[in-house]
Amino acid sequence: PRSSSTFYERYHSLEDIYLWINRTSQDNSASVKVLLLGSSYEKRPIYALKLSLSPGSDKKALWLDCGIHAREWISPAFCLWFVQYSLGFYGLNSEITQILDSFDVYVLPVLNPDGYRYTWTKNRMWRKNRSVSQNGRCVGVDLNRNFDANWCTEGASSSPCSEIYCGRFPESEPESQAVSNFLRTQKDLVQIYISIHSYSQMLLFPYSCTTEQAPDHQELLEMVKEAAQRIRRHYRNNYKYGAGAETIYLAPGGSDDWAYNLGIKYSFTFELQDTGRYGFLLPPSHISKACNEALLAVKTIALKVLQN
Ligand code: ING
Ligand code: ZN
Repeated sequence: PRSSSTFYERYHSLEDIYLWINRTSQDNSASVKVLLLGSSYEKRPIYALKLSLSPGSDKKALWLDCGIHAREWISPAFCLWFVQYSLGFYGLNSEITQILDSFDVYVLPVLNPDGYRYTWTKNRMWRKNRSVSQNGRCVGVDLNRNFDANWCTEGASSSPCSEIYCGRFPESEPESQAVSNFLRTQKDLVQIYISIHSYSQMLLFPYSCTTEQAPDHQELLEMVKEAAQRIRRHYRNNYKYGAGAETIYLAPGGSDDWAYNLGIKYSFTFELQDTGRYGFLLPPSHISKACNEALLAVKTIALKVLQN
């Protein structure tokens, strides 16, 4: 392209992201493994990358997923950014080095491949996956209402045509199953769960599925507060922070609440840029700042966990 933007400062089609996954693992075969976690409703593969930069088996782990919601394009862009930064700055930046010396990092770039592809080909504003409802009249389950956390109570909908349709039962969708099955097998090692969404600039933690406070509310609040403060100082941008239900809205069936209840105490959902000017249509020229902000939040949280 004529512009000077790099690969990571552009959005990429699903096909290009699959190629990127392949190339990244081949070019970094000692430190990056590709895991096939499952396949989507339309039978596309759901891959995660496992970054193991330092020696040691069965290290504790950090999980990062992107692209639960199809139209939130900055989210997969961040997962790619994060992998590139980790591989490029290990041994150069002390914070990422410390993190990668202590954790294996799982990165799932596109949790909802069918929906993501659909936003590139048919409808840029699609949110859900692409599974066809029982009566065949509507398409899509909101994957972030499909996890087993106060499933389908207030804040979700049981009608298949709704944007926040919870599905027929918890984990009815192959995409949410792929994530929960994997995390169930890895829960003793995974200490940090982070799910990336947009937009609204918020750093959220459980619960979103109830207005009750999580047992670890104070500790999680301190972590996102520090992350938001660092973003404000470094990038002069404001992120709200707090428990999901009180900061954004009541939303049962979300992945971070489910992961928290599974026993992953440090469980978060980040809402990246912006606050609504462009919304889901964040211009590519904003990718680098949005990703650097989110990267700083991930670092802050992971380093805090290491201090404990
Ligand atoms: N926001 C999230 C959503 O699924 C959320 C908010 C966070 C819900 C955590 C549940 C748990 O509605 C966006 N933008 O998708
Ligand atoms: Zn979302």
